[in-house]
Amino acid sequence: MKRTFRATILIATLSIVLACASAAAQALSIIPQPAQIEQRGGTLKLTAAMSMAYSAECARQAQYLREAIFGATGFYWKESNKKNRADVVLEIDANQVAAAEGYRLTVDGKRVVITAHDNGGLFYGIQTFLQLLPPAIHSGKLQAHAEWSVPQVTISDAPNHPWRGMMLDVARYFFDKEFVKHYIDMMAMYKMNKLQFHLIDDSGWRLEIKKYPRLTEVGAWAGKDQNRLGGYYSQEDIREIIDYAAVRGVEVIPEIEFPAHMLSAVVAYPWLSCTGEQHEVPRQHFISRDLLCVGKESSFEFLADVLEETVNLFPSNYINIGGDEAVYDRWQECPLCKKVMEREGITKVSDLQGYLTNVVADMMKRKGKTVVGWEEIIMRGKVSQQVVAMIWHDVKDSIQAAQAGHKAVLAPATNLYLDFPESRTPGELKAATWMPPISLEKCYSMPINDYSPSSTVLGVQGCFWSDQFIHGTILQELPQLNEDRSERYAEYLSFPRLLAVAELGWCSNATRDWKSFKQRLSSHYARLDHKDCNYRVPEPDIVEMTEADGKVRFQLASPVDGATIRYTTDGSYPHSHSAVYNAPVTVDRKEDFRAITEVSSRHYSLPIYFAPDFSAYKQYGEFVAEWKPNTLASGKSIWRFEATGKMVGNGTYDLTFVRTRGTGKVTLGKLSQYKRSELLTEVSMQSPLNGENAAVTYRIEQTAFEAGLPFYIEVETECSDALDTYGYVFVKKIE
Ligand code: TNX
Repeated sequence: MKRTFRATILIATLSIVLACASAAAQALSIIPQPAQIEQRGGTLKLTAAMSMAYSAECARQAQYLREAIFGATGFYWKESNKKNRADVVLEIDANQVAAAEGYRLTVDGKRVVITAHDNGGLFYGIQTFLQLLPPAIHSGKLQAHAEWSVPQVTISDAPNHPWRGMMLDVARYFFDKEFVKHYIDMMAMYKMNKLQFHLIDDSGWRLEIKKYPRLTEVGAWAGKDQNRLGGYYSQEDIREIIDYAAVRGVEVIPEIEFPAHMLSAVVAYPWLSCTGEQHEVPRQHFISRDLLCVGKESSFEFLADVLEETVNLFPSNYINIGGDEAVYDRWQECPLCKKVMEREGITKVSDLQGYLTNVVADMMKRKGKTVVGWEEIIMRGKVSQQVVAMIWHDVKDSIQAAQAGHKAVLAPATNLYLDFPESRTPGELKAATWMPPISLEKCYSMPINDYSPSSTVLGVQGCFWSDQFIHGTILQELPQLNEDRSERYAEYLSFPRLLAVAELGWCSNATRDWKSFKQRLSSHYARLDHKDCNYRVPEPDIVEMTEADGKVRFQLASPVDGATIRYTTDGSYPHSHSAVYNAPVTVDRKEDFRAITEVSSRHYSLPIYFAPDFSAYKQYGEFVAEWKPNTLASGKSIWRFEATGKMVGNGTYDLTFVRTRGTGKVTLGKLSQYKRSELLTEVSMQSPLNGENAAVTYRIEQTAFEAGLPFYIEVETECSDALDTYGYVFVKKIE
């Protein structure tokens, strides 16, 4: 009897322990999600007296860990030469951990052991260890009275893809060395390992090249004298950045763009282009038509010299040669380029780019480097060396890479371009508009190509372009972003989506789980705060919205651990004294309910927003613009509206104007489409738009789409009463 009783107690206790263990196991919020976690229950308390054992090859990572721990805890862990007795052991052992960049982290009641395949794996084991500690561990500042306990776990982990990258565009906007290091640090925290350093573009040359000093003396600056904007990295700066990245397992891959996107070089040395015309470094985004001339020997000498200095500086095995978005008019017209075409038996002018890629890829092969470039480099004729194509349009194109014997990295603009805003919510920061916004979920749910063998697809890469806030000119003033605005703004756009890209690259398709990611993410905002890294605060989650008896009831949850939800029910913008949400709220009209996630009085989200419902007009496609009283003028006039991001890519589009209400009579006339100020198409028409839901459709052939540029529509209108007419414009892609 007694025994049974005891056994029951034992089982009961055991199951409580297990239940606690599994509850605690769920509470582990590591990003990216490790491959395997075994949690035993119980913790290990860190103390100042702990010692560390490590071999010489681990010394830099050991010092990294020592400093990471010291900052917040004040514990300075001395080195011990007795591996068996040390409290923290760091070791590299490829026999125990087989996968590249893999590690095993074991925390038991006595000690912490990180065994890794290589230095990268060791660094990742350390990152996982830090994520097991409270967020304040990342602050680097002494936290008085804090306790530092780590759950007892064994975590075995390795990445699924060798390429987990970010591209940082420092050419359009010059981010200084400190920001670049910070960006690298944040990438490394989330186990990303490749930085594509976009050093060259039309609007700036950012890399010191000793043999061509004018590249940075002239090409790095827009404007004159004290008012000039720009900057560059000296070779010394570059070495510092590379060294900083190396400890963190980040390979810095320089990108030297050609034949297009290099006007800054042409400004410095006009003989690089076909025409030799003198230009200026632009202050606004545009893609230069002036390509590097392939007909002149001097162009190849220039490339050889610049690339030689570059690869001597960067230890990476890769060199990125850009290669995107060339328009070949200049080559077409250039007698010297034509000669090369004849000599090489090239019939299509665009294949000259393939010729150029081959010359450079051979040159780089002799230096032991593999060429990487935007997808265009494998789509302009056959490239004989194996190269890596950065697929930015359609992930299916990696099939083409596979068939041609190349490798691919997936960087689809639709999901991984972090220069796009997350939402269309009014008040959202201005950002790239040439495509629809990319929500965190859309970024996380990127289609991974499973058509090509995994040996072709090396991994994924997020891209942070800066052309939409070139020189900070269109940056908005937002209260929470009032200082260092462009850097804070870049962080706002990059985070938290960068964490989604990191997990995409690290995890297998099978382990990728949006709900789990979102849950884990909720505790990472505090980590970002401690890292002094800005981020976009997500709006409150609507857990449930029920409509009954003409009222709407909202149940909300905060997507950020520890944040407060504040709300109003009269349609006004919530602020730091608005009501605090702690139970479901019922309102008369859902539009009157506004709620924000407040992390602090200076850092909060946009209010939740209900996009207008256009489902009744589905047949006309996507919403583009709307007219209300006074949008049109009475009498004859021209209505101009923006259509950027609504007609993405070339093709045939139907643009439909639908009258929704009002007594004002409207007649539509000729419609013109503009790319910035360049007239692209005109469609003639003379059509009244009267009667219930009357609609007029214009068919537009778009042949000159260009990523990153604004598009406008102008339409002639004649209106009897501009104060009483309402309608919408929609667009639909036909083919
Ligand atoms: C397209 S994507 C570009 C960049 C722009 C970007 C803007 C690619 C390879 N080229 O030059 O910065 O769009 O989002």
